[in-house]
Amino acid sequence: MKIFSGVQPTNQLHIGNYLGAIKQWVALQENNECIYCIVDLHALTIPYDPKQLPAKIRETVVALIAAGLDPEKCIIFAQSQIKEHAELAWLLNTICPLGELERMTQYKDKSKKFKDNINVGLLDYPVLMAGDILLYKAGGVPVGKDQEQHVELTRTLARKFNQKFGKVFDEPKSLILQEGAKIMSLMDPKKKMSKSDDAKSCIFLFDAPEAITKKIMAAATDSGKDIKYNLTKKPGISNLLMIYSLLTGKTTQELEKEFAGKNYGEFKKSLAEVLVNYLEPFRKKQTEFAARDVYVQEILKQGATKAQKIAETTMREVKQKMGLI
Ligand code: AQP
Repeated sequence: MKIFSGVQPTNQLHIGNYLGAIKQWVALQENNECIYCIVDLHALTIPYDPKQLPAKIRETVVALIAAGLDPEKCIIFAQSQIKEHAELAWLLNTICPLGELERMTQYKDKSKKFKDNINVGLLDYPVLMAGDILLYKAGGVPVGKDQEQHVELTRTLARKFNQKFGKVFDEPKSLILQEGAKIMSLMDPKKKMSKSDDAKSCIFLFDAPEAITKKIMAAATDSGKDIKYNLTKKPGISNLLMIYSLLTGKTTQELEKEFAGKNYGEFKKSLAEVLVNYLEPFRKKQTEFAARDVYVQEILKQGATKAQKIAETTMREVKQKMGLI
């Protein structure tokens, strides 16, 4: 199957990005044609520093490699280098009803979070994302739960395009994990963990052991003192139990038994240890690849060359169908 997914170079990757999406990317690269994109055009929709963006793009590539992507097995490139993304987004804009965009959860959340910067790009984000996916005619899109609505819109736009102009696209499916699809913030377990939030709410993949321990020990918990998985009554401890379970392969029921009679502090201490050990190889690889900037730039260059070929072919087809050639 052809796979496409993207990540914004907005900040360091956190365990939510990893457990919800990147872990799947790594597994899928073994037996599929995978195209992974640093979606820098999407990242422009929230406040950012142009001087820092190039470094952030390269840091994101390093993070993906440290997390297990192999540039020999998948295409890794930066979205802005392939102009067809913006071109297809514009064409899809002309068939996308405005109402579909106004009801998107991410748009509503980010308009609240960045009140002084509610730009058209923020509203149009899902159409650009639809363009990203359809440009490569991907069949599967491994994402976290928060992106499900956008993949659904991509399916709608593919269907509309085919009906209006003739068949070009298949409808892609979102690949969402049963567990880990929505890791919650450590400070507010009712909100998803998000890299543009306070650093205390996220465990970043390359956090130092002391930082991991400090953040986990300070993570919000719930009233009562039992280590029990109950999303409605105990969202804080349930989120921590889910992270523990995903990193160790133990079920949440097994963990409840293991920690019966223990207090939150003991459980958190154990989780911090699990995290520190799990992320140790990530930290090592990150240090190694951060020092190899020429190699990282070469990955982006080669990735863009491969992506360009596919993108051009699709755009030719799209333009022909739309009467533009
Ligand atoms: N908390 C999460 N749990 C599970 N999966 C998550 N993803 C994001 N947050 C969680 C998935 O990670 C992939 C890459 O995310 P992104 O860079 O496209 O941005 P995002 O979804 O907007 O994630 P963030 O961390 O909240 O970034 P900012 O703060 O920059 O907006 C996606 O597949 C996403 O579903």
